[in-house]
Amino acid sequence: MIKTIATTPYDDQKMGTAGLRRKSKVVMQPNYVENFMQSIFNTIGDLHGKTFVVGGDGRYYNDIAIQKIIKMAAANGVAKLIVGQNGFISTPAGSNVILKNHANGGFILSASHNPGGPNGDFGIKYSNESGGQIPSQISDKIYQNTKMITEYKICDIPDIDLSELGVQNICGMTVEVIDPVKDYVEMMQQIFDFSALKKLFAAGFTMRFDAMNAVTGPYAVRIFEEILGAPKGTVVHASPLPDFGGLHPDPNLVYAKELVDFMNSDKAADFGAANDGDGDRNMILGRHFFVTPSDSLAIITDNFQLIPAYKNGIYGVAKSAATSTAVSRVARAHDIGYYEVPTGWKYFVNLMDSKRITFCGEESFGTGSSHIREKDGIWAVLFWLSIIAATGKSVEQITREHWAKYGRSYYMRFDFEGLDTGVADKLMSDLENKLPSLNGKNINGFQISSAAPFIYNDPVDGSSTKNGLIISFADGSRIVYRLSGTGSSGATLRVYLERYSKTDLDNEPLKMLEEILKIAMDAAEIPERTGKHQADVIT
Ligand code: VG1
Ligand code: CO
Repeated sequence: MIKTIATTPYDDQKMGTAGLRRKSKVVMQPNYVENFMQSIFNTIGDLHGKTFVVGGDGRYYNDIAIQKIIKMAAANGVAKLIVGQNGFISTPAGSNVILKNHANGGFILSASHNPGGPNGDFGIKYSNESGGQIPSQISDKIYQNTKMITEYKICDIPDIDLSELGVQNICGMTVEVIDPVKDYVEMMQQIFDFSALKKLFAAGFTMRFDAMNAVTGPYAVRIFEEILGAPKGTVVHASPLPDFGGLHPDPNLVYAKELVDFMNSDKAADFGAANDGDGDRNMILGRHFFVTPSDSLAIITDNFQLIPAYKNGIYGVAKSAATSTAVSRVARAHDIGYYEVPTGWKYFVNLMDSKRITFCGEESFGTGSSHIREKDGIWAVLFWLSIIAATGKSVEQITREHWAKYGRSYYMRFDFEGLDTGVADKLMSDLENKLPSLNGKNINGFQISSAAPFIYNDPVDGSSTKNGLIISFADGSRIVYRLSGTGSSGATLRVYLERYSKTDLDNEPLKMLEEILKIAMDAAEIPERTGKHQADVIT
């Protein structure tokens, strides 16, 4: 039943910030998934005795791609696959299943927060035995393989039924279909005090969780409604749909508009949250109040003692360079380790494995801890609920008190989308060349203290990564420029702005950042080069 099929390479199978991500129509081309998967299998080498985890966020083509992966894994000699029921598993749950079962790795079929459907995006994230996504040294090898591939192996059998839990044998390989929610819920129960959270809801605390018609619906219903006792209907858009019901499953102020409008209305709940397509991102809202992900990381870190799993101490904290420096002040206050890494969760993995950090986060609505090796949307929500349960304070109060203690980092991200790749690359390289001349300059009263590319030297594996350009000012303000590595067409320029104030705590972020935005636009000649005078998406 094992067949070897001839194929020809695709030239675009290079992984980005988080796996391979392309338009669904690109991924649906003949042998596209097969070539990519065979290149991974070739790069791993001997697969005998190895176990992998497979599942996805339920988006369009999840069901077809997963069948191909199962049949190919069997033909390539994999010993066992652990598969989420109906092909579903969230990114954080997948990381947990890898770690819990000491599996050799896993594949999450998702383009994360990108829209799904035949006209949307599809993707594959590949993790190794660390439970986290592979480092670029390995993805580079896989990419080299995709350019030379001539054949792939597949087991020629009918599609496998993934609807029933249990064990089956496929071409000599064991396939175990698991409940993707169960292990995850058990892990959350070990981290947080569920009885305290039950009491919170029993006392009438109200919440709305928007699963955005994506993978976290079943997780959120089980945890918040069935276990913690929040009323039915607390979780909205709770059924995963192949096209996310037309939603763009990115939990931010722009794309989670329905939730944001609700939380800004008279009917607002005490607490609002949303997760992204594959369940690793989160947005935290209070009544008429938004918590920036950078502040969320700082507040979570400052409150570690309130959570059973962390109360005896944490190793340290890390953030991506583009994320605001708010958490650095918390790290200093608690005298714990502090690290800045390139954008992408894979850069946190070595720091967690070597016990340098416990918490980490990114400005792009990602927060997590060393309980797994991915960011974790529901974990962040449970953390916030735990702070509320322990302190009796509202989201707004908690955040304002944090600012009063540490000062406030005003922070926003400006995305310029759909740029010509050549134009975007040239903008970045010209700006990089210009940085030395900006050093020490004073622009409209803003004194530049340094202007340089961000270079990360991994303290564990010694690798060095360059990601983005940073202009820092004497007053603590910063501009960070990077090109996105998760898009499926053209280029997206991200401009991250930050300004710190110890005393001015109640201002409009856009107003506080206005002058720095102008400096950022001018320095990189964004209007002249892109024709855009304004960002397409501001978060
Ligand atoms: C974006 C975010 C980054 C995040 C990545 C994956 O990458 O900026 O912080 O880690 O998406 O998120 P980029 O290269 O487009 O800026 V997700 O939720 O895949 O899993
Ligand atoms: Co995601």
